[in-house]
Amino acid sequence: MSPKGKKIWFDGEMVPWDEAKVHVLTHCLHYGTGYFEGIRCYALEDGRSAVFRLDEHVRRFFDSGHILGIPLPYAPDQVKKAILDVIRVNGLKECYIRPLAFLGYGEMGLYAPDNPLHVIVAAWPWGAYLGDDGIKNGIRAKVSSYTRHHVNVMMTKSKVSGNYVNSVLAKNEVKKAGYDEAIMLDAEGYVAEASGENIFIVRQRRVKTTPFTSILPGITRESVLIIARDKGYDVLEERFTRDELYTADEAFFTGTAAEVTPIREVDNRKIGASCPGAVTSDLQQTFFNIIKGKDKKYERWLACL
Ligand code: PPE
Repeated sequence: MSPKGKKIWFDGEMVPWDEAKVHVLTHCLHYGTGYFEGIRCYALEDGRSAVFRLDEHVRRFFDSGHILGIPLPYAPDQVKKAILDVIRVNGLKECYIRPLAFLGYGEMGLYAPDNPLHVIVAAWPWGAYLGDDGIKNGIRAKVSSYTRHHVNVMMTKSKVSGNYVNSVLAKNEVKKAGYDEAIMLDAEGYVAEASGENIFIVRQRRVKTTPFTSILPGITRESVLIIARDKGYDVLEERFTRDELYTADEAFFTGTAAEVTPIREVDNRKIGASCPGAVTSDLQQTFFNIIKGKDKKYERWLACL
């Protein structure tokens, strides 16, 4: 279903949803020269709403432009304000927020340094990314035949629009084969991340995630690492192989859209007891408490409207 709201922030103006349009010769449409963010705003138990880790998302948005060499023409505070304004103007209590910067209409051809950079911020309600059953009972994943970007082929620390064709290929491949999500290996054959999530494994209560090589530096990943360390779990950022994933006691994905989603099966092999394990459930529950404003220890992660 296509999302539909009232207004979209477009180059500094609030534009009616149906009028937020671009020309078909927009550079980004042809070459993927854009970068974006994915952020969630949650309804707190006290009735207020809060954006989860707003500063970190805005920082990564700026980093993406910096890596691409096409920086944002705004100050971070202006982008933060645009995000909060979009939520308010659309009357949303809980939503997904999508800031996007993209090279616009001007010169054609790859070298178009003078094309305008447009920035939009849209927001819409978005439920469990991998389904309500998936977030509760776990999903079935498959290792894709498509390799994650080599670190000198694409800039994986930047959320560049063009990077995502790799994810779309992987996702479509495994969905057609009847699985819920695609796991991608790096150019050397180690587990990297999923099409739109980072990945964790647990064995003997030891929590492990892939290091900052070919992955997007996920903000949910970082949050879960902090939560796990605070809870006293042994936490490692270390490369692991596909068979180490198969033999894990537990596995889960993290992402803004996917939040904390248990993995119950990989390549038709059951992971642990094929249901969310104790560590996964503990971390997931803490994450859900935090985003509802029930855990005062992590209040600093919530930017209230
Ligand atoms: N890896 C990739 C490739 C990725 O796209 C995401 C987010 C993550 C890891 C997790 O990062 P973070 O959201 O900061 O924890 N994927 C976004 C796009 C989903 C979409 O289909 O669009 C998201 O979750 O917002």
